[in-house]
Amino acid sequence: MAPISRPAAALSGVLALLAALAAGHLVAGPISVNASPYLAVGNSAIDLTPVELKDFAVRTFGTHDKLVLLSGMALVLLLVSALAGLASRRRPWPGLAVIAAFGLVGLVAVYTRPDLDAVALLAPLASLVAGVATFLLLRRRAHREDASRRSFLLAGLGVLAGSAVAGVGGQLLGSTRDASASRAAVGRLVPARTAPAIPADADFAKLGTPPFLTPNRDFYRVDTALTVPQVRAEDWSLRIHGMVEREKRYSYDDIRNRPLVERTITMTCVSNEVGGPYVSTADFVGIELADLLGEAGVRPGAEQLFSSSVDGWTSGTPVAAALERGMLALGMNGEPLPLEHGFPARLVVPGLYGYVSATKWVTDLELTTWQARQAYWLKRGWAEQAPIKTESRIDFPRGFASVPAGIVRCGGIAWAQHRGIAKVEVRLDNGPWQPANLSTQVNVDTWRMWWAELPVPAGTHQISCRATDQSGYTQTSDRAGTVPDGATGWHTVTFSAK
Ligand SMILES: Nc1nc2c(c(=O)[nH]1)N[C@H]1C(S)=C(S)[C@@H](COP(=O)(O)O)O[C@H]1N2
Ligand SMILES: [Mo]
Repeated sequence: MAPISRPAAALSGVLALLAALAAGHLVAGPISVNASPYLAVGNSAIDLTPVELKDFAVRTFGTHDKLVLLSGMALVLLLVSALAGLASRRRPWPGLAVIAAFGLVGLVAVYTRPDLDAVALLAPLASLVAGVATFLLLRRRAHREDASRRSFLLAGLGVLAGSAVAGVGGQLLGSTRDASASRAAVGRLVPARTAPAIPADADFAKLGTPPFLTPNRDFYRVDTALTVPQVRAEDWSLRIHGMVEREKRYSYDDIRNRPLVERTITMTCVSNEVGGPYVSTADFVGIELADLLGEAGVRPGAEQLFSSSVDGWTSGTPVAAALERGMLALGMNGEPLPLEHGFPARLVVPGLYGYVSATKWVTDLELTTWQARQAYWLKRGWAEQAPIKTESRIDFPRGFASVPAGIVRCGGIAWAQHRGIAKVEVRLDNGPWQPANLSTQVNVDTWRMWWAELPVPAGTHQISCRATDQSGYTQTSDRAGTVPDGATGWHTVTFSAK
């Protein structure tokens, strides 16, 4: 038989891929979006990515890191499929081998996801069947002698249309399990004890610092979930077990019907570089972890509060910190937690970086030792103990800004959660350090804003800042990267005065 034309060969590879992904997405719909082979492979890729690369991705692409990953995967898949099609102009085996290999990767990815059951394997199986069937069908059409091109194009359009319907169908089926309706039904979470009102002079937003409370939509987001876990409040429960006197299980109503407390807390991500954006502040509403853990009765020898999310992500918090100041939060800035910030419930422990304290979509708390369990980022080289480091950031002038020479106003934020900020100093170039004006302290677990004025002659200059916390520690000038326990160094901004 004559070989298939090149365009038809490449197209049959690409269309088989589309049909496979769409069929998998459709079957995943009623099971879990995460069973969709494309997303399962993406999630596995995230978990397998070496720590330096992932840290680089978070730092470089920020919240877009996931989009970058998915687009990169799409590009590779398209390329390999087209090449596989081209390699199969005479015989189908090279293409079938590639489809089988992709199918296997999908099956393994779904099988190994911690949040999926065996029934989820139906999705990659559907992909495999659809991929093979489409590939063989299109090849047969391409081989037909009579009106070959027309017949092939019609079949191709059919596959395209079918894939679109299946893809959208899977999306619709999946969205019926969306948790937004459940979140809307929660209504207002009214704290019995509200946080003290934020004084007007707690920020210098008019000068260019962030507002004291970060609106929920602007609150930084960092997690390993490609799709936001959808957990309905009515389906949620929290189990407490391990080194406790009695195992406990709580429903959402069990928690929300208790007297709730509200606390203003600044959260920080360990992946925040000096000068970076992963620091935000909110009023969190929930209950003290000490109350919950007290009911379970923590046994002596328990060192680690090992918390798990529905999506399999885990975190290890020192028991002492969890007992002293940990919170199980249901609400944030007057609303139930947004889905992407952990609805229905998350942990917040002021003073510790998020990866050792802030489990979103939390469903399981195990009291254990450091020896017995290793949390997600610990296994990947990050530190076991990760208190937030004393830091400060310049928000204005912006880097490479051009300002009039003379008195230049600079300002920004500083944080040293659980110790509190005592002082922020700034300097021009290598000049003497000068104290900045500080905003009113809200509490030691939140950031503080600062501003200062410096006489600046015309030319290119640098402004640096450094904070001192209430324990007396001043930020070191030693530059350290984010791995394994948070960046250090002074934030410096270069600008020009004319
Ligand atoms: N389930 C889950 N919880 C998680 C994470 C995650 O990847 N999965 N990331 C943690 C990290 S590294 C940080 S810094 C905070 C960020 O919380 P936010 O996205 O609400 O700001 O959540 C923590 N909780
Ligand atoms: Mo983080």
